Amino acid sequence: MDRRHFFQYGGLAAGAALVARVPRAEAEEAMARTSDLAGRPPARSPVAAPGGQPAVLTPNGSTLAWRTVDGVKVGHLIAEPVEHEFAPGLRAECWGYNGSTPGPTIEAIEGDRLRIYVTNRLPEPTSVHWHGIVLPNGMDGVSGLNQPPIREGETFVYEFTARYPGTYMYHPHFDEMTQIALGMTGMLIVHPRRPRGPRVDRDFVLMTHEFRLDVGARRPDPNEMKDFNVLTFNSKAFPGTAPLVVGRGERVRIRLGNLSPMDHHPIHLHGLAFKVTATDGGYVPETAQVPDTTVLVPVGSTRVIEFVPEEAGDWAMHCHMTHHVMTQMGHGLSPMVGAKTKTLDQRMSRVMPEYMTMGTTGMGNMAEMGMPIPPNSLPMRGAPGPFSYIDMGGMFTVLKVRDDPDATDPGSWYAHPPGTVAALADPARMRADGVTPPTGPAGVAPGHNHAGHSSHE
Ligand SMILES: [Cu+2]
Repeated sequence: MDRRHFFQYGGLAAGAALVARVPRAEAEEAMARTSDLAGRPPARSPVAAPGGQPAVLTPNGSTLAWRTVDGVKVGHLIAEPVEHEFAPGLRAECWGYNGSTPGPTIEAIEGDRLRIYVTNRLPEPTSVHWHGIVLPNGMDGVSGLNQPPIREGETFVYEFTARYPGTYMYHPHFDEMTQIALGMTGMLIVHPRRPRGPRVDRDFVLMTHEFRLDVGARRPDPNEMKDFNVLTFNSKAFPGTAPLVVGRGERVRIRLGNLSPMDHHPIHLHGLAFKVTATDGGYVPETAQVPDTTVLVPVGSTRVIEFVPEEAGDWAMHCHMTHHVMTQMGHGLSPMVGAKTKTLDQRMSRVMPEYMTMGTTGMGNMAEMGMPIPPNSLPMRGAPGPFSYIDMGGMFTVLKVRDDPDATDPGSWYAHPPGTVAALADPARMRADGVTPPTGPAGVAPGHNHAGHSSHE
């Protein structure tokens, strides 16, 4: 380990020292469950696989710790209820693995023999299916078909060889509807023994998911079929999502998974184009890699994208379904844009002086009005940004491209060079460019008297 790596992972060593002070059995249990990075993954991944391949980073998450016994990698997943925070101010009792939703990312190398114990601490049976992995039929985890269910309190053991490199997932295959809806998902990464394609500098894992959590409810509703109101990356809704900090000119890989109950997610990145290099079915040949800026990640699939950002900045990364960048209170409202409510407002003010009709000019400003909201709920969306309120929520995060990514505080905003930010137009410049904004009411352009276009007066 060189000096640079020593300092980078000093935080890890300190964490290990803390663990050593708790009783040995407890410490072993903690280590077996998850390599906890105290919620703060290292800025740069340690090398995890041959050929200098970096370890995967799970923003807002962790990686499963292995214990090697006679050449076999031994891990332990504990299926259990977890107290989860989707974003500051929004908590729920979910189900997950090893204290989190999604469960810890499982990371292996092609050819590894894996032995994974699964302890069930749920109030009903469960099982684990290793989605996309080619393995003996009896290890596939479909309860009833491939194995008996893991009953409450029991520990089962799965053992298989990670035969093919790729980006896979794991999830229950007993009462999937309930267990996945409550958060039981995880990613399973198998690095190739020989790197495929250009070496990447950073390698991220993002599981997309969706929950129905009614305002004031303690648990997500597993019976919801359509109207999900908490949309997440790694079970976090913006502004709870940790930004992805990368270097300008670096090669970046993001492994997207989708175990949402019902929705596919078109994931869009701003400021760059990427290529889909792999799915949970294998690698995409280079000649078939189509450049794109949005990748549809269907339910029950993974999509791996790679790119080299050339512009520094804070770039939005989000699901492009507009209702998937909303949270909770944006749902179920009547359409109000353009409604004439003056008379209604006057009448209402007689009985409710504080009454105000909202949404008649759009909903962008409603996010930051600071209205009182019920306990354990989020406003529709949003968080303060460097210029003004960011009226996005749900499945939204920020790709922070920097020249010095390892020295960058993930919470910091990009410092734009002077003259590179859209701003109020200068009247002299507008005159010189021959730009004259229309005056008068919007929607009735002067000089455009189309036949049949009746006046709205
Ligand atoms: Cu979506």
